[in-house]
Amino acid sequence: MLRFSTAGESHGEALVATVSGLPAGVPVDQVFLDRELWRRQQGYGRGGRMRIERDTAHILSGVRHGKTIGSPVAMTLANRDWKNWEEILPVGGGDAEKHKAVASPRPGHADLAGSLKYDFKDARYVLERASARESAARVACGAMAKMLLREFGVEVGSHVVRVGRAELGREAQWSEIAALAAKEEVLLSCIDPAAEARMKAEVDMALRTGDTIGGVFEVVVHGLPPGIGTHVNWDERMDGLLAQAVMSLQAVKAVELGRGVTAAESMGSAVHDAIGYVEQGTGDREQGTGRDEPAADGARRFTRFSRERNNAGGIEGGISNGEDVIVRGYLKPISTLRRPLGSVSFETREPVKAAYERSDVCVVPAAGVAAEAMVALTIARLVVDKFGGDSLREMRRNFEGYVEQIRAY
Ligand code: EPS
Repeated sequence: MLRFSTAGESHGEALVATVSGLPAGVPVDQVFLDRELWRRQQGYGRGGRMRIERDTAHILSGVRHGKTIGSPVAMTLANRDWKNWEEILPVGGGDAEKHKAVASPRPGHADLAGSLKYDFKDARYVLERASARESAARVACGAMAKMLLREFGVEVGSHVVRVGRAELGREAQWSEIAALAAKEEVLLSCIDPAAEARMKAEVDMALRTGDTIGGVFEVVVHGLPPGIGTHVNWDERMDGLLAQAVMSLQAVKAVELGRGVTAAESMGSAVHDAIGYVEQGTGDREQGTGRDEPAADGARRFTRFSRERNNAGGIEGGISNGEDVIVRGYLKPISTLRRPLGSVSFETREPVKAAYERSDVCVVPAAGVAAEAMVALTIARLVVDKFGGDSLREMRRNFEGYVEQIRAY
């Protein structure tokens, strides 16, 4: 089973990430890994912290001579900001005078619920781990999952479809999403420049007014064969696993698969994706599965069954149907406000303004990159469940046998 975990506090020495269950022989590309971390740091509306950090994953184990060796992959990501926090947040007792307590909890943050739960009078210990800094470690793990998936021609990307009231308002092609990931300058990761300008205006308004703003990102999985995940057990359904994975990201408050939200207000005939079939010899269905071959659109790479649209978001009955898997995450506005809401002092119980610390104003593009990681890890786990082997070669054999079977279906 493919598993991962993270440790580390936002202003501690480093984040730690481990991934186990990867087969041996997966090529590991450090440049790609660090590029993924860079992508998560970008976006218009991020705070001062991103000018301090320059995230890179230091691989300690599980990779030798550029390939996985089947043992757990352990990585550390240094926090550059640690040098400013060593005395504020020491591992040892330290000097009490230097501590910077967070004395009034921020509405919307984990501060109060976490302090009650863990019996702290200082929300610092809660926010350090609740912080979305942790998602950098997830992105490192997700990059490992992406490196496995691309061996099977499966790619994962994301783009932003809404910031505040500004929305993209049209469907994105896979090629447009893939092109975004190659950009050297990231504004709001929107495929449409006019919509992106409207999104930027929303962020500017939040910046001007000391407020924050949320939005919606969309993650797309391209090139996944039909038959990944299953309907037979509730905890193995791909839809449920993806929802949990994306919902677990900081500030995500709703997850949508395909057109799940508008489906609830539509008639069945407008929602479900009619099935067609292309006869032998027509179309581009005979394409291979090697990593160097471009994936054809949707399921056509694997089967002659076709769809004219993809409202289902590539999943029916908890199983991939071969179309692009589409997952949207709805992000609430960041809870640290420059013009804080009312709160209560832990010490005196008097009404005070909530604590303010340097923070971000908009993180929708960054959250999209973190969600790519969560989606890649979830899909990779299901791919390993289905085709798993100890080596990439063994896994590839299982994969190709299955692809042959569904092509001949
Ligand atoms: C965060 C507060 C800010 C963000 C941080 C999440 O950090 P700081 O308190 O150091 O300014 O920048 O996000 C990251 C550090 C990151 O890497 O994404 C919070 O309170 O959640």
